[in-house]
Amino acid sequence: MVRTSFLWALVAASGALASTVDDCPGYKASNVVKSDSSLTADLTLAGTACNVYGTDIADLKLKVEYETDSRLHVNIYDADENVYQVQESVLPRPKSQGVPASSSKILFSLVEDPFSFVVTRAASGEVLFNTTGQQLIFESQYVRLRTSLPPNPNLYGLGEHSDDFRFNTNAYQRVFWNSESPFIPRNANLYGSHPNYVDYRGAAGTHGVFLLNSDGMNVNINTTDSGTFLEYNTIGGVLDFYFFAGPDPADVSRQYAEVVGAPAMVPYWSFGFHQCKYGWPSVDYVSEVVANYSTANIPLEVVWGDIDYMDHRQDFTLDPTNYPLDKMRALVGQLHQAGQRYVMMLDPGIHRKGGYEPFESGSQSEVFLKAADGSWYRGQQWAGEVVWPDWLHPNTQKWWTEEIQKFFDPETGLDVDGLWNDMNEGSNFCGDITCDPTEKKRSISDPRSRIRGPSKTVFARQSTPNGTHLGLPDRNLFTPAYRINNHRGDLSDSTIYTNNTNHDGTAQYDTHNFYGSTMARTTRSALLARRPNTRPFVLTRSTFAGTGAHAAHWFGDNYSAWDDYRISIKQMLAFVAIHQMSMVGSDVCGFNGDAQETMCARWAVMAAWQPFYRNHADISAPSQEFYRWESVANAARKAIQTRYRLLDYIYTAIERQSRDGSPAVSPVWFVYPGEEEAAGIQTQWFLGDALLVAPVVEDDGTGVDVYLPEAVFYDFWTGRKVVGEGKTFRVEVALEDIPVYIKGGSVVPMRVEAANTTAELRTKAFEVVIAPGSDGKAQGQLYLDDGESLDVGASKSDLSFTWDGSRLAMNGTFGYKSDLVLQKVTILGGQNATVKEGSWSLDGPFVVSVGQACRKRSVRVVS
Ligand SMILES: *[C@@H]1O[C@H](CO)[C@@H](O)[C@H](O)[C@H]1NC(C)=O
Ligand SMILES: *[C@@H]1O[C@H](CO)[C@@H](O)[C@H](O)[C@H]1NC(C)=O
Ligand SMILES: *[C@@H]1O[C@H](CO)[C@@H](O)[C@H](O)[C@H]1NC(C)=O
Ligand SMILES: *[C@@H]1O[C@H](CO)[C@@H](O)[C@H](O)[C@H]1NC(C)=O
Ligand SMILES: *[C@@H]1O[C@H](CO)[C@@H](O)[C@H](O)[C@H]1NC(C)=O
Ligand SMILES: *[C@@H]1O[C@H](CO)[C@@H](O)[C@H](O)[C@H]1NC(C)=O
Ligand SMILES: *[C@@H]1O[C@H](CO)[C@@H](O)[C@H](O)[C@H]1NC(C)=O
Ligand SMILES: *[C@@H]1O[C@H](CO)[C@@H](O)[C@H](O)[C@H]1NC(C)=O
Ligand SMILES: CC(=O)N[C@H]1CO[C@H](CO)[C@@H](O)[C@@H]1O
Repeated sequence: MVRTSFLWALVAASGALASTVDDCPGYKASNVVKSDSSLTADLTLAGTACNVYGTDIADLKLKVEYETDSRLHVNIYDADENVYQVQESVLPRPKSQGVPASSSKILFSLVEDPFSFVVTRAASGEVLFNTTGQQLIFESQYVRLRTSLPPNPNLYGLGEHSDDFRFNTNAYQRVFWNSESPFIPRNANLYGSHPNYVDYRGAAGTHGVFLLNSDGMNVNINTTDSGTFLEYNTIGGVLDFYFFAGPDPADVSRQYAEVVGAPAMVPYWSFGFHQCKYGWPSVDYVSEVVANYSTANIPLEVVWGDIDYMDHRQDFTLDPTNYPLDKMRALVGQLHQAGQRYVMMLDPGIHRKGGYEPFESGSQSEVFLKAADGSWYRGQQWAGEVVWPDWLHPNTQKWWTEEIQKFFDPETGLDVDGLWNDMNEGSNFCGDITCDPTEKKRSISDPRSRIRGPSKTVFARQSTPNGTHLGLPDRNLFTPAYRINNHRGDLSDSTIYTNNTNHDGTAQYDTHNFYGSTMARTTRSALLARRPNTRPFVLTRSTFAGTGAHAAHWFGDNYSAWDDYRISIKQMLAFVAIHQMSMVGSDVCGFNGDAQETMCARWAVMAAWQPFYRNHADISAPSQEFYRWESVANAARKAIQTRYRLLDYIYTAIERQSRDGSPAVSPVWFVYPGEEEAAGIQTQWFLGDALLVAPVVEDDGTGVDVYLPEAVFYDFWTGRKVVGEGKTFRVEVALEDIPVYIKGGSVVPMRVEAANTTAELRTKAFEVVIAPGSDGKAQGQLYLDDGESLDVGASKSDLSFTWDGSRLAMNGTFGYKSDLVLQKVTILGGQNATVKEGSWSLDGPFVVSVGQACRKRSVRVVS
């Protein structure tokens, strides 16, 4: 008897508790109010709360707006507006233009009971997003929404990851939780969060979906008997969706840029070749690296300082023995003299040490995150025990700017050209919440002295008024019941503890994913305060939606392996074309591990066709500067020369993206949206509109299977015409080479010769290569400015070249005054290319007639 009743009690208890997501009642819409351009409704829990991973929120609101003819905004949030919403200061939202539904390219339709919604393409009725069939769950620590998808969808984005560019749609999961991720693990969350995806449906059009939510999240994509779906599972925040109509892939990119911002324009010099290494032992050694590049006759534009330069790994200090100030100033001076640049690292963790000025001044300004008792919240980073800037505190910008201005003062300090933010996921060597931050972790020992604490005002989370979007009170901020598959473990493992409150009252639990992005933005503003009209250059490891408007990004601590070489292509495609971060690249030749000669040569060549081009390695990795092997040196020399000759072409593409979001790097299907065969191509890309790059991608490969769409192309190196057939063909490729094809219909501007620095390059004359399309015509662009001003005002030239079959017309705007000329015109096609030489000023329009008088040459475009 006793036994029976015990069992019964157990069953009763579990029966009361064991709700599953299937028991959740969903919501019912009421009070639907429609206008021409908007819809609002109340959503009410449609039954008994299931409370599976928190408390069901009974009352929600739905707000739908046709913001432009191509952008639909759908927000589902709690009626009290207590649930966290991403601050406007972090991601300013664009204004709605309030267009009537009748002129929108995509339409919203509401299903009232049970609540769901469908987004369709107006012209065709194609269903783009359909949440019918699975109940919405909106709880205090769990929000779920699912859309069904057509079979075998082509989905991209949801960065940052190291997986296929086009997702596997069987049991695939993307996790959003910014984490230090050595070796860029596969199928895992990495350093950044970009919760937007692009859905490519060939001739039926392409659209985009952005969930503006910074909370931890699992996005599940799976195919079952009832079809394919994509399901959002977040541990907080609201369902703030933007839908982008496309219909061309590049339209989606531009429409997304209208919401998160187009990438910041970067300086001309940043397209030069960069060299870095963690573990360069001294400033003398760095000078040797510079000299050895010069001896090897490999143009080196930018030298980087990793944490080696710091005294005991502390920001804003120099190792007095190995990197003393006088020698460092001399190095930077010499680099500048030679037209080269210097960039240095700053980590977010500030050493908690009495007498250490950045800590003392930061304490005084109260800029650090505070623990529950009002003391500084502490963790472990390179310097040892550290405190963490609260980038949302109103004093932080001023403090950070002053530290940067002091340390990087051109007169007394280090006159850097850019800054590098590492470890800014909030990477914490304190592995979990039992860690004692005063214990020694990976740091070098350092003297500890008396520490002045913060003022005793205890900063605890107040109960905040409704409507402030600060986050619900009384949540489990460490181990919410719904678990995201963070590869580091729990939310707070190896990062800033998620129960910390930011100055504005929000919790790290909700804002963790943009900690790094706000650091990068603060660094950018500091550089701007230092040099108000100079384009800042900031490289950041951690990113969030919209970070491109402030900073460049490298793909983190990869490995010196062919797989990582290939991954760098997929990551570039996703960041540039899908996430609006144009200035990106990998650590060339790999960060961790031993770079093999052949792989490093191939990587040196391949990465010269990516936007950000930097060789970097770990302290434990053998040296891999390009001059270390003859074959790599030869390959790099040729690659850099070609890159520099094309630098203005690249600059033009990057400038265009910074203007309107048109991607500077595109997957093949962006350029040929009709060709669905190209949907899975992730080893070739268009750099700008005209150049299709197809590197060797097999391990130690000697050739590559190139896919060319059905169109006219020209071999970039020989000028020979190649007619694409919508299939692949094999090309053998020498170690120093890389197949590149000019798309028919393009005019490609180049410098007539390369140079050792980009400053010198800027004095060289131009040539254009005309690659006629099947109609015999071609066109292209060239953008010119001073290469460094933030606001160039009217001092810029937008040149366009038009080839009609016999005449090259140049026209445009001519605000940038220079003595640059066009010196050579090469027309491809026919048996041999035609070349006309002359001197045409780029300060005004001109026409070049290219008749029979011109020399016919068997031309090599570039050799
Ligand atoms: C949305 O999905 C549901 C469930 O699969 C389906 O019954 C419905 O027809 C779909 N709506 C549209 C407009 O296709
Ligand atoms: C995906 O769907 C398959 C087929 O229904 C199922 O066996 C599998 O468990 C699902 N995987 C995930 C991660 O949901
Ligand atoms: C520079 O080159 C010299 C001569 O080859 C070599 O001895 C030295 O180790 C190199 N130093 C570095 C830092 O590459
Ligand atoms: C966060 O949690 C830790 C561990 O339980 C605790 O010591 C600390 O006081 C909490 N911090 C805040 C700000 O509540
Ligand atoms: C917020 O509104 C709810 C009811 O809508 C009320 O119960 C609660 O007390 C309010 N909270 C505050 C802090 O005003
Ligand atoms: C770079 O400098 C070297 C040595 O001064 C010179 O030989 C070489 O021609 C220069 N390269 C270019 C591309 O200007
Ligand atoms: C250049 O463009 C302007 C403005 O469109 C036009 O007025 C002018 O005629 C053009 N010049 C040439 C040489 O085509
Ligand atoms: C093309 O160039 C080759 C090699 O220079 C030359 O022999 C041939 O006559 C040229 N053909 C034409 C049509 O100009
Ligand atoms: C964690 C992880 O995925 N590491 C990978 C890094 O790259 C090497 C070489 O490609 C792989 O073997 C590792 O699995």
